[in-house]
Amino acid sequence: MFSRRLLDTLSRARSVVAFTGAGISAESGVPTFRGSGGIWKKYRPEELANLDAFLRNPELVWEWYRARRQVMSGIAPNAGHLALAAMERCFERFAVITQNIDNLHRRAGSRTIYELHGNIERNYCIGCRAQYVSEVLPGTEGAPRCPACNGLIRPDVVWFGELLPSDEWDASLSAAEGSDVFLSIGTSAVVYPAASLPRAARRSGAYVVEINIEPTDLSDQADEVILGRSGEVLPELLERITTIQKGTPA
Ligand code: BJW
Ligand code: ZN
Repeated sequence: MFSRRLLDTLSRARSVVAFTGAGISAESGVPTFRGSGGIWKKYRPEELANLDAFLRNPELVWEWYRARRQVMSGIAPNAGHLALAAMERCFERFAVITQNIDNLHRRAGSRTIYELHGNIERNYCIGCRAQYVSEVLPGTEGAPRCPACNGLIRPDVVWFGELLPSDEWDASLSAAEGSDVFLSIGTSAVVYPAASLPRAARRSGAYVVEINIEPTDLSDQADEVILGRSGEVLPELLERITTIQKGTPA
């Protein structure tokens, strides 16, 4: 499943990046946005994940996020998340750059995590910017309002047309450009600027590997494409890495 070149490169690698998208959480039961098995088809992300949609119909956008939060609270990290958490201990530098808002990398034990599109557990008031964790939000229906200023509270996630958090972005770009191996896992790689990271890594000389159940817009530009489920491919890759590092033949 893994090329000799990938295993050799990993055996010398000092810095590895895992760039993840919705596909890594699919095997935990979180629906993806696009691709086969993407079940948010009732709502296209472009329709709901933007500020205009929120201001026009905050109740509907909140209904979507409440439904997703409910899904996300009832699930656990899968073998793919756990393998990445274990891989962090195998390299001098290892970062998870995720587009996901579901907290599953943290819950799996990864420590260096850059969340490019926010986190579903956090919210803030669009009037006074006060922060609210999801547990304390009032009500189970409608759009919650800020007790301090009566402004609308929104999820602390990045919608279309919004800038990514600059600290997370800067750290991600520098990790991508400094990586020896860049793993692009379970993402359709169509949403920018996140999707520019594998391309930037490759330009800087990283060996770029895509792990996905189907080809994507990135496949032609990757050094290696592994077609398979991340919950199966990543534990196998971890196994090969630990074998190599123990000094036994891969
Ligand atoms: C498996 C699997 C298994 C399944 N194992 N694999 C034209 C060109 C370039 C850019 C633009 C453009 N027009 C507009 C833009 C900008 C826009 C953009 O990129 N749009 C594109 C869609 C064209 N980007 C933005 O607006 C960004 N901001 C920005 O650019 O700021 C500058 C700016 C400022 C002012 C004005 C204009 C620009 C912000 C983007 C924010 C994206 N937000 C969302 C919602 C986050 C919150 C939430 O979750 O609710 O982020 S949208 C949604 O897409 C979410 C995801 O993080 C993101 C990426 O999706 P992802 O993770 O790749 O999931 P899928 O479903 O697409 O793919 C899953 C994959 O898994 C599939 O390939 C499956 O095959 C695979 N899979 N099971 C392995 N078991
Ligand atoms: Zn407020």
